[in-house]
Amino acid sequence: MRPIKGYDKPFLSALLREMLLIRRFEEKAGQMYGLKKIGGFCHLYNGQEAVCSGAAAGMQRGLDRLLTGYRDHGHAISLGLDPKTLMAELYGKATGCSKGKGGSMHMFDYAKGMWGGNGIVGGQIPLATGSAFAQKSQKDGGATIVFFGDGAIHQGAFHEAMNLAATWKLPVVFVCENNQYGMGSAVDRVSSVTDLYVKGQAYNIPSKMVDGMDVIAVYEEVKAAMDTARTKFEPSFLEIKTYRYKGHSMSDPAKYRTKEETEAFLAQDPILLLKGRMEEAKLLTEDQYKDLDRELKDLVMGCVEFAEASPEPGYEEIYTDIYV
Ligand SMILES: Cc1ncc(C[n+]2csc(CCOP(=O)(O)OP(=O)(O)O)c2C)c(N)n1
Ligand SMILES: [Mg+2]
Repeated sequence: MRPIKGYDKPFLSALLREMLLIRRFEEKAGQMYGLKKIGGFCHLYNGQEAVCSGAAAGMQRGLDRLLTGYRDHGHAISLGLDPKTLMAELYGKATGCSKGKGGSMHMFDYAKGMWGGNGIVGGQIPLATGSAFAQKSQKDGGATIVFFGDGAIHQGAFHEAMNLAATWKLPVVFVCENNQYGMGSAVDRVSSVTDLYVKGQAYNIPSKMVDGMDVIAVYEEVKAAMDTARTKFEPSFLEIKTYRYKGHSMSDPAKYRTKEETEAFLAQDPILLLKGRMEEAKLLTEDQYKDLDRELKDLVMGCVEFAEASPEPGYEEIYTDIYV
């Protein structure tokens, strides 16, 4: 665990609030999916909150860009997209951040640096590398960060993109969110190495393993990597070790792992860890945490009400925002 000493209360409180908001948002999304209010695919982020929250805190807003896969609700919240527009997107409503035409896997807001979720495993890795190439050519001063899973790392596109990023010195940070599983395959069943960060060394890219349950560790490592990308045009690779509490998607009961394993990770829950450390440092009381939790549950309920009251996209929207 990295010390929280040196970080002020507003910074830590904002991280705690954001992680708890993501958790409550995901719980509500799961519930509404179960009630068949939400259709299509839906991949929840419970357990991984410290990764997107710590990372987004280390980005320069207005300059940097983020791309990720289909498990993208948390990243969107961390970049400041209005959770109402995210819930509306899940509902397929016109008020959604992608006008109700993207759904769970395609949260997007160019102005906020959210360059999208992607349904194709690993597809975002070359896209992000192209984005970094554009940023370097256009001298816009920013860098791109891309998130992908331990399953995606076996796609050829990962290796091709890493090689280009190193050769062309692109301002990109590659983040593997190693949540230990692909859809249902444990990482040690499908990977010749289980410490995935070593793969960056093959491309001469500085690579590190980071504790994804410690939001401060994620913040510090991502900030350093993004600053290096922005100022020196040097790519980095971070393997952030985390854990997915829920199944891969809504149709997966996650029977391939033991109760003991899940419980061991629940014991180092990223939200409760930060809460405990803030309490120890006398920056938070149990009552304040309960108030925050109540406030966020209400906020998320407000998102559901907003989504339900919103209109469906009109038929005239069928041919808008498409390539062909
Ligand atoms: C190219 C491609 N192949 C297969 C799939 C089906 N698929 C969706 S998610 C997934 C597992 C990916 O696991 P990981 O990269 O670890 O991400 P996580 O779901 O754990 O966040 C697979 C195989 C897909 N969407 N795209
Ligand atoms: Mg995974």
